[in-house]
Amino acid sequence: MAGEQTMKRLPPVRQRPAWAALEAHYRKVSGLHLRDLFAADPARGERLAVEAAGIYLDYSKNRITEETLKLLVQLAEQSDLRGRIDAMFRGDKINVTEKRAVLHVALRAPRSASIRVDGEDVVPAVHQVLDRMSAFAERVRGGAWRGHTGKQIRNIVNIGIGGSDLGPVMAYEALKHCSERTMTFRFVSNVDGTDFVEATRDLEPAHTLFIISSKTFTTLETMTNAHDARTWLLTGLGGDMKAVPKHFVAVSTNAEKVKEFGIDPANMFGFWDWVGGRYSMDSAIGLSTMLAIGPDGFQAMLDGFRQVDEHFRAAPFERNLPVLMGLLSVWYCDFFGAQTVAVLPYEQYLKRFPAYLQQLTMESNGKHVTLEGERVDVDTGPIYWGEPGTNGQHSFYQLIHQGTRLIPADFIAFVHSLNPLGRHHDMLLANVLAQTEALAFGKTAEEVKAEGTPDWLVPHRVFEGNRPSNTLLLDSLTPRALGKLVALYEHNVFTQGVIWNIDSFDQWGVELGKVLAQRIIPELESKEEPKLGHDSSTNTLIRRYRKLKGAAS
Ligand code: G6Q
Repeated sequence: MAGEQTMKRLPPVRQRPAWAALEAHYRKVSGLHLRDLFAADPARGERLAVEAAGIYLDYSKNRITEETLKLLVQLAEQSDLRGRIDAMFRGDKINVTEKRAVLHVALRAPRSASIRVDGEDVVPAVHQVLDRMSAFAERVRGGAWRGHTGKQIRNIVNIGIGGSDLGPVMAYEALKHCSERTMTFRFVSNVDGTDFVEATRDLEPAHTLFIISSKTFTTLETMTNAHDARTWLLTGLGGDMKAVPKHFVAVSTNAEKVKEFGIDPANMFGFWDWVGGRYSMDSAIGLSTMLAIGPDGFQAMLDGFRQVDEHFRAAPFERNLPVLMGLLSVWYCDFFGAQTVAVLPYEQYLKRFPAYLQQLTMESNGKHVTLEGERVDVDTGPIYWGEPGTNGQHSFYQLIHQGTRLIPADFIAFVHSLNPLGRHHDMLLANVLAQTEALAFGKTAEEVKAEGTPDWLVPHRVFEGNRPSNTLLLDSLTPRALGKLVALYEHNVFTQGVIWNIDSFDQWGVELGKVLAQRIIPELESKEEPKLGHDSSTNTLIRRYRKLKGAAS
């Protein structure tokens, strides 16, 4: 197994001593109510909080005691979390099924650092690409880079999907307040033609630059949209192929395919196989982000990432933000049977953050076998989901407050609004605090009755409380803060993956559907009635679609 020289073989999760201790401990504490835990310890809210790298994490409203924390930290130690963190930062091939190093942390390493993969220091190459991106971004933003007809670039369209889309979209939305407002940014990902058509319908080709973002440069959706973009551009500019290099740049690891497409390799920004798609928003995949916020803003974002990297690497587990968050997720997922984690940013600019996290968390930890290929003996990968507050309060929060399921929630808030407007921000923050308070403490039947509620209505108005949450408080949503938040969740995911002893960096589960789609496409397109060899459901649906679209005779 690649990487085995540095990674200890771990016993199955349930066989680690701390796991058995946590099971026994769970039986003792699961009935405790947060009301009682707070009543017994008036300083709990100050004590169970950590501040690092400018992030304040209040984790006191979790269903834990000092003993829980001690045992969770022991579990981390018995899972060799320290060794695995070191292995990642050292450039060991910890993505064992793909035999790759996992070095998104190198993307934000300072120039002075040295991180070796197969004997080669990767840091100079990282900075060389960053420098090229910066020079390019300056030229486009400053108007020195012109389109084929000499017009200035006003529109940037990123074409990519999955890891080559979700980060750029999220970062653009998050950092819109410091983006170049005279430019338009669009993102095309879906193979549904609507995505491309809607993204380009009001753009002028002469002013438009496409970034084709694809690590492999073979992805069906991206290449289909890239070809549409080339046709759209050439149609708009009179068909001169010489226009292509002026309006297309690429972010990829596949120079050959980039060239084949007609993009000048000088305008290709590279990255490496040790950057996973969902961990790539701070690589050249972030070119659209840099065009939007400028090289200095991008650098500030990288600094934010780096501060949390350093904290994750050095802080003791009991004061380590991503470690604590990861261990708490394991606690709820495996002991309380919680199936999901809600992420609730109280910052409108973070509206795509939950969608971004869905890929980061679920593509990473949605695995059913260990690094050694054995079935994991506990549940892995909770479902992450969420929406910005306060909107969610008027829809799904009902279930979090009064439903039958336990939904741990991360509330993310900022002290300063980027758009101060009257009393809005105090109202927004009051809602964060009110929600976490209501979730934790609820409202008893006695309290409901005392308000004069008729007996028959009392059960409906009771809030059981004891719903756990974390509150993350940062200063304001700057590029630096965004980098910190993303790194926080990256390392939170890493921590969970180490406990479960799974490969958080492969994604074999996305393959089968892709392969089957390649088989079905010709069956849908063929003029002749195809011979179908699927199950009866798939065969019938194919025939029905063909008939209704008018393909069948
Ligand atoms: C992420 C995945 C996946 C990937 C896309 C796009 O970790 O690997 O989401 O980013 O499938 O791949 P390309 O960048 O190769 O087009």
